[in-house]
Amino acid sequence: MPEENPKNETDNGPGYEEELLRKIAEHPCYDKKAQHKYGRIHLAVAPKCNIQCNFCVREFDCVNESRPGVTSKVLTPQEALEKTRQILADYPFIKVVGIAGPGDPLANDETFETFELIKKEFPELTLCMSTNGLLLPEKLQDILRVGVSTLTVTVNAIDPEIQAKIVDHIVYHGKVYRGVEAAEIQVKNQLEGIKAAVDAGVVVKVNTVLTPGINDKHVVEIARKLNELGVYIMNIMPLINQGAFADIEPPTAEERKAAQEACEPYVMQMRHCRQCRADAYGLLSQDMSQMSEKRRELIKIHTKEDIERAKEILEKNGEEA
Ligand code: CLF
Ligand code: SF4
Repeated sequence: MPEENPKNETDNGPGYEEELLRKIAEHPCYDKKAQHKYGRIHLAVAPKCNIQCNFCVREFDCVNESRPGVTSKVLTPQEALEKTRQILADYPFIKVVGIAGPGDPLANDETFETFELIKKEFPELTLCMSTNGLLLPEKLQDILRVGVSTLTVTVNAIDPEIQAKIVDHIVYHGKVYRGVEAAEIQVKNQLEGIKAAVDAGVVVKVNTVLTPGINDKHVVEIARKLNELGVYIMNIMPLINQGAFADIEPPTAEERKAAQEACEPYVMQMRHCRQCRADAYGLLSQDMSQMSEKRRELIKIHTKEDIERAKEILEKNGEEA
């Protein structure tokens, strides 16, 4: 398939096909200009996780993509489809459907069932997923089959010695691995999986949780590797200390900024992440899952009025609305 799937580039993707460029331009996480115009809906259909990160308290949403200390209500694929229907009818500025937990999407078959249902009914939407990458090589064909075009992989270290300090254990093909052995498997799968996804034309973002004293001196090495792999954008997120890392001081805003600046020459940096919930929806800056009914109504009315106005103008100009 390589001739159908252009080589990835790290400079806003001039190698991408038109359809993919449109999806990037309408993706609030991948294009900072899109964040004020377009929204995303997260479907919390994936409760299980196959690893244990040291900063994760498993009753809550996956911290590699979400805000720690938050629990999302898990939906079935059918419930997720219905929720998408309702929300899109009221808020058509939502262009991206993401699955980001509350656990690891690849460790839950419901992720693929949900994407299949969504793709069938809303083929124009961008399907987005966030994973810890352990199962990426073996699940990539499923990811492509259901039509995911933007994929986030959390890479907190590419050196297994460092990764071993971040993840307590992994469960891989029914067996528990710990320490450097676990880290070697995960890092290998993440990097192989990212390479294969990029080669298959998926636009890959990498999240890195900046953890002082653990991976803060290592992030540039990660960024260099991401450049080699053709990753589109990197999102350096601050550690929020909990679980086994409760005593680690999170990075300051300046430390995070310095890390982003040091990585920027190698891979574009995302600086507008909101560490949203696994059930967030709306604009990144306005999570409507947390709004009062009244505020949601106001946005709904506003959106509908805008659409009516746009229709009127088009009709006046003699065009099809
Ligand atoms: Fe969701 Fe993530 Fe897709 Fe965006 S979020 S799966 S890429 S649609 Fe975005 Fe939220 Fe930050 Fe994630 S602001 S936590 S980066
Ligand atoms: Fe928690 Fe996410 Fe790590 Fe799984 S991958 S342990 S859900 S932070």
